[in-house]
Amino acid sequence: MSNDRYNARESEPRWQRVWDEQAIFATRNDDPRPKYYVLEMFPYPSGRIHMGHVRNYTMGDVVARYMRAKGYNVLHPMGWDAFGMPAENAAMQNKTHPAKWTYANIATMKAQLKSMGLSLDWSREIATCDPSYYKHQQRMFLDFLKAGLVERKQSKVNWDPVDQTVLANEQVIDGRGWRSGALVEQRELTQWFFKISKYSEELLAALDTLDRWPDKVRLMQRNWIGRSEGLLIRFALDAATTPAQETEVEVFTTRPDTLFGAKFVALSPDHPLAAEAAKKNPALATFIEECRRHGTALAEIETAEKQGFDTGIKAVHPLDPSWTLPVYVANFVLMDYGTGAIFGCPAHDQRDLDFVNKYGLGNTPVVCPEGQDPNSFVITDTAYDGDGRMINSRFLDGMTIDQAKEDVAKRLESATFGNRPVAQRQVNFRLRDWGISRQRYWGCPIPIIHCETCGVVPVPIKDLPVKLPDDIEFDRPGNPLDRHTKWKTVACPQCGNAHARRETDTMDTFVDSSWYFARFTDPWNETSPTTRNVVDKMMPVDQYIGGVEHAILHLLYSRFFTRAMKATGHIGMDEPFAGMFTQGMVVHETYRKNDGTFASPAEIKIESDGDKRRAALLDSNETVEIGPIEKMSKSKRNTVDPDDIIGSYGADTARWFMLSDSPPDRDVIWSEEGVQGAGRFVQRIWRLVNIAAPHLPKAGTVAAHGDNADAKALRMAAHRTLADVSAAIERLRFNTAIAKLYSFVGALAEIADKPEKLTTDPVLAAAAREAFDILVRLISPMMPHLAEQCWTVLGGAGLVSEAQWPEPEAALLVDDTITLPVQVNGKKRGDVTVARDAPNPEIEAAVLTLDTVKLALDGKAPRKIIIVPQRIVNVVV
Ligand code: ANZ
Ligand code: ZN
Repeated sequence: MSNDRYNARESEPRWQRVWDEQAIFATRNDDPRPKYYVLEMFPYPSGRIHMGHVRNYTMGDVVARYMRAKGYNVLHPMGWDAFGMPAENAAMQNKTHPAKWTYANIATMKAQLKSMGLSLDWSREIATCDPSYYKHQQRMFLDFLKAGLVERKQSKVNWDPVDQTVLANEQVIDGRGWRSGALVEQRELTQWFFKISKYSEELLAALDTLDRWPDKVRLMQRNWIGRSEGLLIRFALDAATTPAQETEVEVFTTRPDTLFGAKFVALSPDHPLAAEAAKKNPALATFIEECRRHGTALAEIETAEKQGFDTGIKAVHPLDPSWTLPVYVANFVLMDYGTGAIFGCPAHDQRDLDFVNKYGLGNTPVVCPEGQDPNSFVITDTAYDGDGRMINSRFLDGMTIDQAKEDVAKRLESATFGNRPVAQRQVNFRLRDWGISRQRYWGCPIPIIHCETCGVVPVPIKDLPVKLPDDIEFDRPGNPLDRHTKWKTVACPQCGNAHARRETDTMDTFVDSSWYFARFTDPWNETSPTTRNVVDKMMPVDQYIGGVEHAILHLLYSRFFTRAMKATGHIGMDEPFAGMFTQGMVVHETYRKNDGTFASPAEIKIESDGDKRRAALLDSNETVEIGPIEKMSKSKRNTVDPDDIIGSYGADTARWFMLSDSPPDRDVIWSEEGVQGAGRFVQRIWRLVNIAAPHLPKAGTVAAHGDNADAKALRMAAHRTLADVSAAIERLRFNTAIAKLYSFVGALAEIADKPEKLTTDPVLAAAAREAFDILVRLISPMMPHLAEQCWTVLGGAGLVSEAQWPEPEAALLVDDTITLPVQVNGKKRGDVTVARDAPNPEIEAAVLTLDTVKLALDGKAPRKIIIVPQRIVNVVV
């Protein structure tokens, strides 16, 4: 037995079957124990799982298994984020129906996840593309609509000309569609919006309560919401220069202190005053057209060259009626932020400075950095946005920025123009409402009917779900729903008009993932999205784990959606995720062939000669260059297929290595050598357990040690490891937990080296029994199959997956020995380990047994032994 190798390929599926048959991971909602909800971001069914999934789901599984052993009613579900573009692209390429493609991928990936031995409650599996899921999403859309949280409005949208769909601002990266990479265009469309901006203040403030979220994620959300306090200032327009009826322009500024440095006013190309001015100015109209053609995506505007057009209109300075400023239309002013108009202070704002430098408007610094001479302080190419004192600013001179802001605000609030105050304070948010309309087939239909008589009519709840039609064609780009006359034409539920038209837009797939976590609490409820007493009991998710790429959108949308669900009675809380963890990426070396193309890890072999490593192609032995370590990606071909790893090493080895090598929030370097090391460790544990098992007293034997030093040392090591591993898992420091286990196994190896000692020393044998029982339970969250197999060998009762987590004995955690450095004439010569409360004569006696001390004494008695209690011993010769 002890010579047998552990056969993961045979053992793993067997244990998975046992777990399945006994349904031990099925969670009961009426279980009276405290609940613990652990969730990993559910996958998009793209085809096969990748190593990033393996890492994500292994981490979640360790937490789930640990908390289950700790006595919690653990909810650990899995599902599929199943709507989205790739299914449609595949449909166009392969002439398969998106549903067929999606469900085939789900089947493949589910089998892969099962082979990982994850402790998931598969009875709760959901796919967002299933009508039994999206029906409830449609219901909530209608509830939100009734509650005033949904709005239909004309808006300028980012149009992806390749995917032929609208993109959210967040889906535009450097002016290009996040999936297609195509240059995004601007179009005016009527769209459905979720009014997330209603919650801006709340979403921001509540970030402070999320103390189990990474600081970086909270900061990213804070910036995204982008709260700024400022002033709305009304500038009067000089009548002689202004189109009829226009008398003023209002700007939003966060820097009213810089008003005396103002050089111009600028309008967004979409500002009504710009349109008015363009009526009599064809050149201006052309300029505005030009601006429109370029994107209004934020990134685009920030990088594009600043351009403006002088309208000829003059605006009156609000602090000096004799001072006028030119009014420009400028491409860097957004219509949907603030008021769509600004005043420019070039000395202290880089965009404004770039602008005036181009149009020769000059600049006047009004804030002087501390320690600079105001008379010689000039600005040329770099605006100064730091702290300082006011200069060149009349009555503000000498003030700090904050004092000047306050002074200007007070003055302009109490000044009037046309019977109204010149200025008022205002808080602005960058966060925009969430446009959810997508011109795609493979998404959740928006449950709305357009009737010529009644206008926008909600689909009656009894008619839900609005199902996607199955008979569609993907022979052309664009939205096949729009071309499906039969599906599209429907009777108006209000007036009966037979020629009403269904809304053909579907929802952004981010909607699907904004509430799946709540659905998991009762996916069997056919009449409502949630069951209130259940969802309120099982939510929030106690530990959510996923990639940092979702730090803004998905998490923010989910936080909004939960609030909207609360407002419409579907849940009783605001925050969906009490704890959040963002894991690092899986990275791998790259291999480049002579012809410049990449080779995959599966195609090469590595030979090492000392610390030199050579990579060569398996088939031709051609040397390939070992390139930088990068995120696993298809383009670099540095991916490793989880199936291959699980097939050759087993899931436990993959799980173990994935967790062992770096802190979970950092990148982990996947390497063949590393996996092999983990594989050897699996065999090592197996060998130890098999050597020791026949010599151990039966399971349940109580360990005691009395004055058996070996037994005591072993018990202390076991309980110390138990305490450390538990603490590490609780802090999600899986690599630390694993490091502790490596050294504990080292200690057990010494015992297993002398199995005969276990037979002659029953006290030591009982301690060893306890130690092995602890070991197997400690490895079980990471290597659950191996643990079950070892548990059987050790004669443990039931399944280790259902065993309780042991509690360390407090007395065994205090180390009651102490190691003191020993000096001879002030030079360190060694260490001595004694009982922590050993009296001085005992310490002296121990010191005198040290070889180094004996040597120095050369047979003589020491002159003096100085003991600094608990610190150091010095022998004076
Ligand atoms: C004058 C000024 C002087 C400004 C100065 C800045 C520095 P945040 O903090 O992001 O809210 N701004 C206002 N509305 C704008 C729009 N629609 N498009 C482009 N820029 C706009 O930014 C507020 C500042 O951004 C405002 O303060 C305004 O420029 C500009 F030394 O006003 B400031
Ligand atoms: Zn009607």
